[in-house]
Amino acid sequence: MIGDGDSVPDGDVQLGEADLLALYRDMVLLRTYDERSIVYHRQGRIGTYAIFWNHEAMQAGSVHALSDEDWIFPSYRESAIGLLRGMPAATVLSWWRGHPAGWWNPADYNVASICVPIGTHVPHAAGLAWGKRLRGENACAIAYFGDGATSEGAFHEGANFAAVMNAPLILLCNNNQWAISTPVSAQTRAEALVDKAAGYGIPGVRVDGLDVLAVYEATREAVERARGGGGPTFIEALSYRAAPHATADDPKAYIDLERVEEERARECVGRYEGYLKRAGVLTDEQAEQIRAEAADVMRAGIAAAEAEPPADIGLVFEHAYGDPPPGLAEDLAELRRILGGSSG
Ligand SMILES: Cc1ncc(C[n+]2csc(CCOP(=O)(O)OP(=O)(O)O)c2C)c(N)n1
Ligand SMILES: [Mg+2]
Repeated sequence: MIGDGDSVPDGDVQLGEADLLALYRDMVLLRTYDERSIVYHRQGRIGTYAIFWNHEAMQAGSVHALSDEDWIFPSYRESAIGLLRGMPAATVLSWWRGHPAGWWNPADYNVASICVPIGTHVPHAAGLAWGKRLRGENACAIAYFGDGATSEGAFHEGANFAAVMNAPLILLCNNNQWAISTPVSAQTRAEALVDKAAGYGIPGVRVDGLDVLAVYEATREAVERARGGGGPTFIEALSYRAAPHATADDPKAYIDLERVEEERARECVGRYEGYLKRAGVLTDEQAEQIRAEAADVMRAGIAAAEAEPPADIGLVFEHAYGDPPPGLAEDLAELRRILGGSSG
C-alpha cells in the first residue's frame, strides 16, 4: 500500500485523516517506547529487554483494525502493545523491571499477559475466541507470535483447534526471519509460512510487515471474516529482524549485517511518515509534536515505575505453590536474612 515516493505509487486507502494520524501516533509511541527502553536497560533501570524496533507497523496496523472488545494475546515481542489500549507506560516498564506493578488485570484492557514461552498463548487465544462465539458475543481474538513459534506444538494445537471450532481468531505471525540465531530456512521446508494456513483449511495472507497500511487492511479483512462466522485467518507479516533479538543478544555472530543496514534504512515509521507527508496529512511540526508527546509519556512512565515501592520478596514464593512444600518457609526466611531484613 505504501509506495516509495518514486517509481512505486501509493495504493488507495480507505482510512480518513484522523485514522491515518492515529496510526502514526501509535507507531511513534511504540518506537519511542522501544528506543527509550534500550537506554533504560543500559542505565540498569529495566532488566533484559526484547527489542521490537521495526515491528511497530505490524503491531499498530493490526491493533487499529480491532475494536476495544477484541482480545489481544501478545508475545514478549509485543510487550508494549497494551499502550495502544490505554495501558500506562509505567505498567509495561514495571513488567520489564520484574515488579508486580507490571502485572495488569487482562480484563481491564482485553490484553492478555505477555507470553514468554513460545507459542503457548495460541491455544489460550483460540479458547477465548471460541468462548466468545459460544456466548454469541461479537468479539474476536488476535494472537501474535514469531516465525519460530510455527514449529511449536502449541501453535499447531491452537491453530487447528480454532479452525475446527470455527473460532473468531486472527493468527498474526511476525516473520522477522529469525528465532534468536535460527534462520527461518532452518525452521521449515515450507516456501512461505503462510502456506501452513492451507493445512488448517483456513485463509492465509502474506503482507509486507513494514507497511502499516497493508497490515491494517489484512487484519481488517480477517476481523470481518471472524465476526461474520468465517473462522480464523493466518496473517504472515514479513520483515527481517533489524535489531538484536534482545538486549542480551549479540547478532554479529550469525546475522547478515549488510542486510540489517538495508532494513534499517527502509524502517517502517519513516516509510509511513513519508507516505503521510506525500498525502499532505502530516507536517514536520506535527511530527515533531507527536514525537515530543511520546517522549513525555516515557519520561513520566519511567518516573512512575521507579516510584513504586520495592515489592516484598515473599511474593516470589507465594505465587509459586498452592500448597508450599516443606522447607520453603525456611528458604524464604533465609533469603530475608541475606537481604538484611529489607523488603528486597
Ligand atoms: C517453549 C520455549 N522454548 C524456547 C524458548 C527460548 N526462546 C526465547 S525467544 C526464542 C525464539 C523465538 O523466535 P520467534 O518465534 O521467531 O519470535 P521472535 O523472537 O523472532 O519474535 C526462543 C527459542 C522459549 N522462550 N519458550
Ligand atoms: Mg522470529
